[in-house]
Amino acid sequence: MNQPFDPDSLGLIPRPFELRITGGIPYTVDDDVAVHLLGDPAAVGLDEESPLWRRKEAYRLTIAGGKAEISALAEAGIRHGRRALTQIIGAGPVPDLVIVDHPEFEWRGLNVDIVRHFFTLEDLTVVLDIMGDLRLNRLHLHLSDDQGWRIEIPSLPELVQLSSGTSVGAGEGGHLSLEDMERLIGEAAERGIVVVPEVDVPGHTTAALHALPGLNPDGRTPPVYEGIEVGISTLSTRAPDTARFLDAVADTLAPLGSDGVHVGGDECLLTPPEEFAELVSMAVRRIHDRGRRVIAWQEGAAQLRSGDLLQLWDERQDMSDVAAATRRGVRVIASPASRVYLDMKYDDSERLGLTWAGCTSLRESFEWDPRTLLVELGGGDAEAAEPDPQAIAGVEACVFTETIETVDDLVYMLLPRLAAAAEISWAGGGTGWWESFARRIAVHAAAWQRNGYVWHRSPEVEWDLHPRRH
Ligand code: TNX
Repeated sequence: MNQPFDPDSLGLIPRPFELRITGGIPYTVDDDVAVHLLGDPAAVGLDEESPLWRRKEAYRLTIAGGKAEISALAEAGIRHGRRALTQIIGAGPVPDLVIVDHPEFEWRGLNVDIVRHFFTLEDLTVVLDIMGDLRLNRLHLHLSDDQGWRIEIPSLPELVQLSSGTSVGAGEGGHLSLEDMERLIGEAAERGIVVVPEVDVPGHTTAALHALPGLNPDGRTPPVYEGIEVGISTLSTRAPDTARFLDAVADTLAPLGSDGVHVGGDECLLTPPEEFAELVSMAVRRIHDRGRRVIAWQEGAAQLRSGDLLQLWDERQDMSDVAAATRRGVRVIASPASRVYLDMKYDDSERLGLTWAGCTSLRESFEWDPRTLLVELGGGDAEAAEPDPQAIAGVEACVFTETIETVDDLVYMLLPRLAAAAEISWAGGGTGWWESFARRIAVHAAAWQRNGYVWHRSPEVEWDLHPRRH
């Protein structure tokens, strides 16, 4: 007999909770799969205690006697099972096997900045396809910043009219109409992905200040900014139209953000602390009043309440507000910049990317654990013996686009590191099995090749773009 079958050669990303090879000689499986919706959590390896969202996403995939079978408790699980099957059979012949699988974290996201450079609906559909394959389920869109305004606000048409035509450098900009947003939300939903809209306040607001004189205390509008500095703008409680602007934004975003609206709150270097607290509270209140939870960058932690989410990105900042917020029942989306800011360069020789959080190789983006992040950063609850595992809602990779202009460049920065973030968010962490991940990603990349994606050939991986053979 030959070598035992190596499960990593299936190219499965993310790594399943449990995988057993039950047969001998690999054969070609067709994708004519039998599907069963069941009611018993034990069938997918879970008990009655497991949270509803996890039960919905769990699945069992069996390949036996030439036939594939997927069982799950809900459509989401069936979808995940199909994706696992597609990955497996795309990589070549398969022996009989059983996979029982479910995610560790509910929030498995990617944040795309469509302000610094604009990306169209078509571009974003490519991103959705990549996310779907990796079983990511939240697309966070950064829709406003100093360099442009990217979403139609019906009651304030000036925002798009005056501030959507710019971007970093001499780019043309662009924006998404409400119809575009609805289409995007529909495309995302087909892939099991929820769109999370962000209008960033009170900083990162030059585009809004440019379009609306009444957002400026002196009524004088600044030009739109086309550089890449941050911390250069702020809303003000003294400006006459601040409340009206926040109302209009909340009216538009709350219906779109079915799982929450992101209000930003980062890098407000020009906003005095009391102003900052007041302005973030104004934004937060308006989202809550419209029945949605709030997501904010960690700087806004003190303004959040139980049920809201804070996004931890900057490992250099003091974590006391974050720790206090988690004690109030605010949960954390882990986006540590040194690991999952996919706009950081892979290494110094790269054309694209920034380096403020360091260069991030594939391996560095993989070998970390969100469950211990808070404690490592000094933001855990010092009195608790163990970090509260419930404090982490999930993981979100981010790609800011100061240096990224085309969809090919965007995909190049995402892949392969987005696969690492996806595996961590699904399996719970990435420490201890790098060799397995590197082997699987090498096989998985054959599908990227077939799709014509341009991805980074990380030197840490022995890329193996030929499907398995008999
Ligand atoms: C930090 S992420 C920012 C962005 C920049 C990004 C570049 C965050 C909350 N703020 O404004 O685009 O770094 O990596």
